[in-house]
Amino acid sequence: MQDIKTHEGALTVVDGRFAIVAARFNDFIVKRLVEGAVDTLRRHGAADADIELAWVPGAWELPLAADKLAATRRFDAVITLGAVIRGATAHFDYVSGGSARGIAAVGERHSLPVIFGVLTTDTIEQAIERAGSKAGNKGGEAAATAIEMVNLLRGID
Ligand code: INI
Repeated sequence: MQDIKTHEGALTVVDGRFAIVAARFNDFIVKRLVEGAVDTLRRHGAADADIELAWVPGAWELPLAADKLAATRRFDAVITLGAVIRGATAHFDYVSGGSARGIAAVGERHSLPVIFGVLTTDTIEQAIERAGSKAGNKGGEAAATAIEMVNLLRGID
């Protein structure tokens, strides 16, 4: 493998600007994801002035706000955060599927890392586990993914 040119993104923020879009639905969970994302960005070198945060009503609205932020070209990555928790209705599938498809499309449209940090769980307990307790903090993981992708893409350029 030593003869193969290999690209890998480091986890250090150098002149990186990040937008976070967070869904207010289930905000007791999503606030934890936002805290995890901001903490990770800061600990990897981002200044607060390099981070902007936008709140939308629910995960369904994440793609539109992410698209608007990406279109400004002010950011190197957009991090989307939300919590869709399966209830007794089919709404879960519509909201989680539409949100995921829309977020993926924004990244492709703008050729920008648009990170999917939306929890899709069966229960509130599973969401709590992923928002800073025993299964880590998926907001922090989403932020680390954003940093890695920014550096990877710069390396390829
Ligand atoms: N939005 C979420 O972010 N999480 C959910 O669990 C959820 N559920 O269960 O319905 C949810 N619904 C709201 C949706 O995202 C939109 O805000 C709403 O449909 C208005 O467009």
